[in-house]
Amino acid sequence: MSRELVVAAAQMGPVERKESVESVAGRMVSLVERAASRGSQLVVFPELAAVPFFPHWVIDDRQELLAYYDLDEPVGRAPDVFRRARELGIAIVIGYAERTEQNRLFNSNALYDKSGELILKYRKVHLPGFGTPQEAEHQLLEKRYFEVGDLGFPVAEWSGTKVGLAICNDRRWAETYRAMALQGAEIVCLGYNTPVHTPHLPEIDTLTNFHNHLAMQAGAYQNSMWVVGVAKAGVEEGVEQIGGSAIVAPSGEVVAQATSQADELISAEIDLDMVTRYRRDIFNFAHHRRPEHYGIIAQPSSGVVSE
Ligand code: CDV
Repeated sequence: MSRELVVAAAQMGPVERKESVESVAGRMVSLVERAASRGSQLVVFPELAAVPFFPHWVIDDRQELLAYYDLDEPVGRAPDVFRRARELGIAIVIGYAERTEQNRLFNSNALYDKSGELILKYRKVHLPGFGTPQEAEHQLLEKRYFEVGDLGFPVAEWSGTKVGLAICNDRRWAETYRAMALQGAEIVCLGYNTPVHTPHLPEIDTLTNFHNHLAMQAGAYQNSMWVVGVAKAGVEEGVEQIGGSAIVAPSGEVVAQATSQADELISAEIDLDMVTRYRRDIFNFAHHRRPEHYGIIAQPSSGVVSE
């Protein structure tokens, strides 16, 4: 029996500070409805989906900062999104800023099944940027506003498959996909907020879209898995972010791709047996991987010569 699923990526346009919570939730509900109308079993939202990407600026006031976080789960900020997903019988992945009961702060991603039950939570491991403000056209203060995730790269069974979650910068690191593939993940869902311009490295501005797809396509192919990558796109609080949300097959091919910088739903019918075939014939980890010969160093120097 073939194993097929319809999955959707709900790319979002900018979420500006002045936009009301209700308005953002309304946009997300509309994306859930579009996903359901295409027969999707899963819809994936971006990193920090329902709030502006606040690491792009300095926030000194603690209460102002905490307003962007949800206590443990994102359901409270956007209850209508979860209610509509339950009504339509569709699972969702949603990125959010998590505040725990102990006031620990994480950049998190969570998978809820069609009944609204939390299936899997992930806390971002690879936090880019800095802990202190820089001289730059925009900030990248993830290390100031979040702790490094403490859950590893967990994988959960869902709907006859195994799913893993990642967030934005994670997609650039080979270990992200491999850690989940070794646990049997067949789909990795991730959201991103990626500026077109990288401060202090203008030479890569023209490569931003290329690197986005290169990383996800390589991750998918080298680990024989489906990757659903979803952007928060467009100009948000003065920072221009890429779109290019994509659903990538275990072959490395992009099977669906967003074309706008706004709210846009893309979807694809994905064949999970493709994972099985690639892992059996090409990337058969048990038979061909040789980790005992890799000599991997857990924490090497950054490789920057001036360090
Ligand atoms: N939100 C992110 O993790 N963004 C990073 C940018 C800043 C490099 C990314 O990898 O896309």
